[in-house]
Amino acid sequence: MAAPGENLKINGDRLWDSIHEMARIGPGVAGGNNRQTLTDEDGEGRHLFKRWCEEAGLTVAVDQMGSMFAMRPGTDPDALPVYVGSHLDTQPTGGRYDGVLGVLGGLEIVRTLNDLGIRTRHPIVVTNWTNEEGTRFAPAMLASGVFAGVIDQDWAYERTDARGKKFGDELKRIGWRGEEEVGKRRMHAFFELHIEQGPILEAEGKDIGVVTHGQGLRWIECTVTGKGQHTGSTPMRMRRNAGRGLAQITELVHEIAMRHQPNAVGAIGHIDVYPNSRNIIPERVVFTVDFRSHELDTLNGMVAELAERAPGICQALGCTFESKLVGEFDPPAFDKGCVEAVRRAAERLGYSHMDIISGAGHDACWINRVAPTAMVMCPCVDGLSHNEAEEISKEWAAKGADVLFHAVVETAGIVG
Ligand code: HGY
Ligand code: MN
Ligand code: MN
Repeated sequence: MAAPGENLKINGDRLWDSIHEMARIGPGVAGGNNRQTLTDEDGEGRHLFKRWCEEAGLTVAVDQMGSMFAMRPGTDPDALPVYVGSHLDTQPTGGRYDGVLGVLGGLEIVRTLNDLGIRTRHPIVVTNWTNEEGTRFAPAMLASGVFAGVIDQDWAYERTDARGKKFGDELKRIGWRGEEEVGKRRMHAFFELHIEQGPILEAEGKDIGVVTHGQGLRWIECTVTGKGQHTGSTPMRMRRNAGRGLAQITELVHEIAMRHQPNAVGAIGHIDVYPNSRNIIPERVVFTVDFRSHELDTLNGMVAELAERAPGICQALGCTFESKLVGEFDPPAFDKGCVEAVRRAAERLGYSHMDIISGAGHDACWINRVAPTAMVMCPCVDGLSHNEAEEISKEWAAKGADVLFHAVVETAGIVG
């Protein structure tokens, strides 16, 4: 006799269609998405998600960081809800699936429960966390960080984008600053479905990643200051070229990460050059070093080595070096019970699976601090993400959502 829900599967076509309908909002220039947080496009995507939730009979609440919570009631009003979700904001050259698969995968669970007339003991809440990407307003996972009590809300409101616009003002401008106090909600558990954003699952031929841990992250914003001078008439021996500081520190970051293989990564993705004129030697370069490792000692060691060596490199160039930490979280170990629910679901469904460490950061990394949390991953083509060519198969999306469905419904408890 099959266990309750044993053969339950979500509607893969409906999930796939919803993902691609959402992708029409904030299109990129090469088939992906540019739906950055708190832009008008983000606001439009939120309205679409809210409409879909209400059509599925959910009541939608919004907190003071703009995070959205769409609740399907359970039979036990005293039971804490099982939350399931991710984020709808994208990178400027983002893919269609990063974050969106997790939010719409959660909605698909509700749609399937409605189709089958299944009730659960615990309520289920589908969640869209504001500003997971941290690309427009650093740091990443901002709203889930405030929810988990590790980031101060007023500090978050003061974050500015490249044009000096403040997070709090933009949230109000798009009309998505809710009234609900952030972080008061109590969760029975939180599950997040996400594309792997790396090459492992595809290379290993596995359909499901059972995420046991995540990498920790440090974002160090560095400022190298030299002197802006004429690129033609200034003798080479007199130059104090901040651009050379960037070049040598880029190599230093790579060298540090390569010395901690296979468990570390490092790169510089954000760079602002001032005054950024073709015939002025760079006066100032501001850039963010992104170090990650699932070993805390390794992570802290990389940050320490950068702090130790970068000032001397810049001094030798006649430049100064300053730095500040603008984003951080330690390597999370996800809840063993929730991880086991994910693994059992993959086994019950007969899907190939393997344990995996998440290379990317996710809202689940913060929520893991305040509720039992686990993640489900599906492969992505060539491991490519944070690129408009990001691609997954409909089958991978459906299998990931099936496993999410079983883990969530088993945790929420089927009632008749
Ligand atoms: O940076 C990250 O790991 C995530 O994609 N925001
Ligand atoms: Mn993501
Ligand atoms: Mn991302």
